[in-house]
Amino acid sequence: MDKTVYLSVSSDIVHEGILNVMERACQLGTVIVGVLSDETIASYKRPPILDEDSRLRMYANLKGVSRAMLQKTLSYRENLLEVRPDFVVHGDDWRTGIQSSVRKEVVDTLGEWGGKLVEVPYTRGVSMSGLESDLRAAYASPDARRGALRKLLATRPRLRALEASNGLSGLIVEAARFSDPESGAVRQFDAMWVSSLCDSAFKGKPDIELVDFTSRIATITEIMEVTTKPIILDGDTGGRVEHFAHNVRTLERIGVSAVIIEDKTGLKQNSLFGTQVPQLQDDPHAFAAKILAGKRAQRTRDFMIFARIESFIAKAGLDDAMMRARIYLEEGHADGIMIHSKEKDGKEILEFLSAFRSKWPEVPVVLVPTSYNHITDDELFGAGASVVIHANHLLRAAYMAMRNTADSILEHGRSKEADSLCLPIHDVLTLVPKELP
Ligand code: SPV
Ligand code: MG
Repeated sequence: MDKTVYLSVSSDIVHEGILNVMERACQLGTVIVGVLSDETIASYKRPPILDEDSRLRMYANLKGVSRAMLQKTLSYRENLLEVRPDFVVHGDDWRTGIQSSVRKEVVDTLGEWGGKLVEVPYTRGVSMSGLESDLRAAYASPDARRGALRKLLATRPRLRALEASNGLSGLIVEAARFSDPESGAVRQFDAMWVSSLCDSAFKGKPDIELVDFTSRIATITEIMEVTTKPIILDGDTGGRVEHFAHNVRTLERIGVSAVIIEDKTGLKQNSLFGTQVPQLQDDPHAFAAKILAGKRAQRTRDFMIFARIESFIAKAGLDDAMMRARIYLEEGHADGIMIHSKEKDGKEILEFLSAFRSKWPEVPVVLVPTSYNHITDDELFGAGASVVIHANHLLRAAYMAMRNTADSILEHGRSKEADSLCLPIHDVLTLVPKELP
């Protein structure tokens, strides 16, 4: 009787490595290809360029493949139980590293009915990760980058962003990774937040819309030149309606993915001051008209405009926040909402999420948990958040180390004592990669 062979793929490109695995599989029997779902791929790396339906069709139409099925998790187990293949074929590159636990489960599962794992020598230099570095130029292009946030939100609406305020902090956000030793899952930041507070503070200026748009664009350009991840701009109040429409065009053209504007009026002061300073909210219909002017100005479907509600900052309460959410979505056609709070317990945010989600289950909601940072990102996602922004932490970390270093040099009359606060000089020399992103 003909044997059944299962293999799992995620790649957008049928490269030589996959063809080698495929050829071996065809020699062994009837081939069924498991295609990793968009959501699963996006959980550990960039979302695929081709969506899962296109990849299913592509693999189903390859010579020697009898059918392609969706594999909804990194684990093969569910599909293996359904297919009960005689063989699973894979490259031999997964014996160590984060995939080794997946491999073990495959071997154990196959063992339940006497199936076997067949490994083919890994094809060096043509893996998807190799090709991905060639594709970085494409990812970094304004078109790809602009659409990346909307695409991520569609495939995995649980995104984590970190402040980037210059090229160097952009490199940190781009490269930061954490591999969970237990599950093997890799965590990284999905996007960068260009904060008005931090962009201003790095220039020694207060966060009162003093740093003008041209200067903000210069910061964004500096970050964009060395990174590829999507950028969310803190657009303050968006300024005058007429200016906002023009600025949306500029942001869209250079490849920014989203701008968030807040419903304050008068001299904008940072929200974390709370009501220690006047926090005047705009008329909701006037603010919706500003959002709408931006939505009408944009030329692509990719660009997103989020309406930031400051009702909790101004102590106007949940009903005011919900009323504004409705007006900004219905009249302004905002792509999503950001809700802010400076309270430490996070209660008003959780109340808002619960009220908002019962009315708008799908609309993206952005949070900035600076003051309620005892709550984990996953807890916030579980409560209904779509994007969690860590809005100022690289500036704060850098500033503290810089200030302590300056004090230490004065105190000791030399820099030796400050060594532990500073990156070793060798690391500085190799900090910035020579290659272009
Ligand atoms: C910023 O990062 O500039 C923000 C968020 O607007 S907050 O500072 O918390 O208001
Ligand atoms: Mg700001």
